[in-house]
Parts: sequence; C-alpha cells; structure tokens
Amino acid sequence: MSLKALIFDVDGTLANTERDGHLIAFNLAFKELRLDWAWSNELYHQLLDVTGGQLRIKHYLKNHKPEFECEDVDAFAKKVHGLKTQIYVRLVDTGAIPLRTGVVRLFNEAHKAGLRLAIATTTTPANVDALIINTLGKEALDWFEVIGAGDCVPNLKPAGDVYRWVLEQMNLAPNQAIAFEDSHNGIVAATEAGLKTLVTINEYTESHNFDGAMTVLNHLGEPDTPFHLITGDKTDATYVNVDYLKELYAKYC
Ligand code: XBP
Ligand code: MG
Repeated sequence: MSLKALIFDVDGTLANTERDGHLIAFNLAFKELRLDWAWSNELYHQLLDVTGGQLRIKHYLKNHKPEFECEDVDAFAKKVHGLKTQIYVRLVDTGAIPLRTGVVRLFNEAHKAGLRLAIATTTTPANVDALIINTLGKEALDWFEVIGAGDCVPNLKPAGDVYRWVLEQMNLAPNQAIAFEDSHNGIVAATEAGLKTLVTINEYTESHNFDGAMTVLNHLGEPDTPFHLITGDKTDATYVNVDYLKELYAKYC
C-alpha cells in the first residue's frame, strides 16, 4: 500500500473560519432577526463542542435560553441557520478569511505529486465552495475529487460517517489516505473511519485531546516559517510537504 490521498477538514484546519467567519455570521443573523443574543468568543468556544450550525443553535436554545418560546424548534433553527449561511458566504466573498499557513503550498505540492485531494467537513456545502473560490480561485474546486459536507451523511462529526462517505466515493481503503484535522471531534471522526490523522491546532482546540494523532503541530509551516511540533516523533522536517507525509505514512499507516 502507498499514500494515495489527503482528506482535509475545513473549519479550523484550512482557515480560522470559526472565529473570523461563523461566529461573526451567527451574531449578525441574530441581530437581523432581532434576537437579543450575542455569542461571545468564550461562549462560542464551548458551543463548538456541538458540530453543525443548526444543532449548535438548538443546543444553545435548550441549555442557555430555556425560557425562549418557540413552537417548532427545528424550523426556527433552520431559519436562523439559513440566514447565517447567507451572511457567512457574503463575508467569505469579501476575501476576509485567508487560508492558514502552509495550506496553499501543500495543496499545490500534493496536486503536483499526483496525490488525490478531498474534503470531509460538517459545514454547509456553500461555505466550502465560497472559501475555496475566494482563496484559491474557481478552478481550484476541481482539485478536490470529492467534497463531503454536512448534507452528505446523517451523522455529523464526531461520527465517522463523512470520512467513510468520502473514502467510499474515492474507492479507497482508510490506510491509503491521511486526514487533516484541528479538533477532538474531528480526530474522533477520522479515527472511527480508520484513518490516521495529522492535527494542526488553533486557539479553540489547543487544549483538546488528540490521542491517536500521528503528529500534532501548530500549523503546516512554510520553508521560512517552521512548524512547532506539539506531540509526535521528532523529525528533520520543518514544514509539512509530501516527503514528510510519506515519512508519517510509512510509520503509522
Ligand atoms: C465545523 C462545524 C461547523 C461550523 C459551522 O466542524 O462544526 O458547524 O461551525 O458550519 P468541523 P454550519 O471542522 O469538524 O467540520 O453552520 O454550516 O453547520
Ligand atoms: Mg474543524
């Protein structure tokens, strides 16, 4: 067996979309709907334990606004979330959210090396398209053979469904690919699908448990911006490139 594919999470892994996009969009949607809710960064940090925007809204209602009167919680969450998605896409369309360190370089190198690329996320498909188009250009959508998003499977992460779905679409076994994640829920999902994972942390996930990760880094790094190894075997690599991925693959997959 050899390494054939790289499967990327989106939120928190490709870009800091949670802090710079989703949180802002949720709050703007609340305002537009005249809800006197304002999620702070601290609260959002906690709410991120629940993946998926609609589920997050319902969780918030149940646990933080039990007095809120609503006949049909599902329909209400859908309405708020629909508006939030429109606002999020508009925000991404302004170019406000760059990709994280090393992401563009790694996509290019992997693409050139013939590795197959895919996405496995719990977010809404329109959000993924907007991020890719606005950071890499429309043609980059074709770099991703499969985009598995929140609408493809019944159970969101930490369930392994989206990773299993992506592997099935690509006709790959789990030990032919590597997953890229930033969160505990993400690594649990990838591991449940049988994948080995490289983790890049961010401000919301730095204290998460990443047991089972091949390696945990602060970011993917660049030739002039080395990554910081948080956990994992020592390596001569200073940034994540195809050679380093092959080194990890040979050791763990
Ligand atoms: C991402 C999420 C998403 C986003 C919001 O998790 O939990 O819910 O916060 O997206 P992961 P939507 O990075 O593990 O895929 O509002 O479109 O659901
Ligand atoms: Mg994530």
